[in-house]
Amino acid sequence: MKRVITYGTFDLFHIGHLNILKRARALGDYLVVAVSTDEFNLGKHKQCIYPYSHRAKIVEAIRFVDKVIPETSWEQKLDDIKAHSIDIFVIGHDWAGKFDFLKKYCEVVYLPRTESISTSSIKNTVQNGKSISE
Ligand code: C2G
Repeated sequence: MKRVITYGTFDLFHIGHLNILKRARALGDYLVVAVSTDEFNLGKHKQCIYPYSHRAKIVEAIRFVDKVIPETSWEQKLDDIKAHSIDIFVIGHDWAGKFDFLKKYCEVVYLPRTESISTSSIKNTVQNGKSISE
């Protein structure tokens, strides 16, 4: 039973979020997703559109997500890995190298991001009255 964990804000949930969650889950048998709280996001200089409770519920409703926990600090990853008996830590390639310190405790996998979609690009698209292309 391989247990996987990943972290993120998951605001304005989009195909890039779905892709990484699906691929993270496919690396094991059980996926824990730590969703950034609103307070933690302020530390990431992110002002979310959706509040934490919405973002957490949306992620929790995804068929291949097994558990959602709050992400409240940068320092919690090691505790989470131990508490949830995690075998694989997964995150997008934009974080490449940033979490190599976890390699002593579990496998660390950086997955390529989905091209040309992001929460900020969605905000711009909506503001310009345009739509997201396939
Ligand atoms: N992502 C992706 N492709 C995109 C956009 C996002 O693969 N087009 C991935 C990111 O790499 C990340 C996850 O989706 O692994 C969530 O992205 P965000 O919600 O932007 O989260 P982030 O701000 O990267 O938070 O402690 C780690 C942080 O909480 C990560």
